[in-house]
Amino acid sequence: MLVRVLYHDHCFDGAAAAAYFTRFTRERFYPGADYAYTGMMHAPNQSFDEALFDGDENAIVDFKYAPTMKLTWWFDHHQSAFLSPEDAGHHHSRASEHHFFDPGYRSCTKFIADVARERFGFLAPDLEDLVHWADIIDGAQYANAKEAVEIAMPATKLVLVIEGAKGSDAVQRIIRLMQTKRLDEIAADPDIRGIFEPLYARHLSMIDVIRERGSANEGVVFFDLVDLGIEGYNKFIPYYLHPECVYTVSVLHASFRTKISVGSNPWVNGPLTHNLASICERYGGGGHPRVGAISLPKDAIDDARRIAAEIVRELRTA
Ligand SMILES: [Mn+2]
Repeated sequence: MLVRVLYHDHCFDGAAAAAYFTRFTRERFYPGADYAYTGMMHAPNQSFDEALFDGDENAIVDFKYAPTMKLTWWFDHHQSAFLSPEDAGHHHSRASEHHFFDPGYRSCTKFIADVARERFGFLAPDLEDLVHWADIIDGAQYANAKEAVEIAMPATKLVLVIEGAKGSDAVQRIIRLMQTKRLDEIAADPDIRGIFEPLYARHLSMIDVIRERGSANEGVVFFDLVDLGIEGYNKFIPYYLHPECVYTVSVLHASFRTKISVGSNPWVNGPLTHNLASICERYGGGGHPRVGAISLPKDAIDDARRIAAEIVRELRTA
């Protein structure tokens, strides 16, 4: 028997959610099953290919809803969980007892852990640290920018590997290790360390790049990394460099998309003036109230720069 798990790729919470889901359902529903993982990335005009759902049971964790009867399990906490009103209608009309959505959760991992405990009586005390860190990382609850940017702890080392590794192999190796190993054991794994070292060197150089390119005005940091062709950067670097700023807007040009990222400073007190998911939804993107993104086709660089400039203007007039 095969359980196929689609998870949010290159995201610590996505990996931790896949690991927790596996422990929970293997122990409660599918003992002896094989689990296979498919990393999902947000893409422009995304729809789900039915061929993705090739398991005897199919699950999506930490990623948007797929309107297919093959989807047995679904857990998500993103405000933008439905691609269309039709998808939301499909979800509501199907009313599956194994589909769970709560945008009030900071992490999908904590959401799965709570549902597994409350509805199914499942406990995994050895994974409490994993749940704790998924909630800190996905909820941007680090104590300060230094903790998030200086990468001294096992959890933040794994964030760097998960977000920066090419392809999905390293992430899926971590998903399998997370089911039984502590985070410090995983970070010390020789294969994981081998991936970490060059990414860490690049992380240090990204701090310099963002220091040089970032323009901070009226509470908004903006930078354009299109020419670097990088997949991403540690999203707390702008607030490490500009602690007084509230928002960051950036443009990236990565392997399969042009991406506008819109984030907020988690160490600024008080409510924000804007819902960033709602701003991004206007341009076909999405996310959470405090962090959002818009993915455009790879050749849409001019559009991406225009949209980024509009969002910068909107946030600066806050
Ligand atoms: Mn998440």
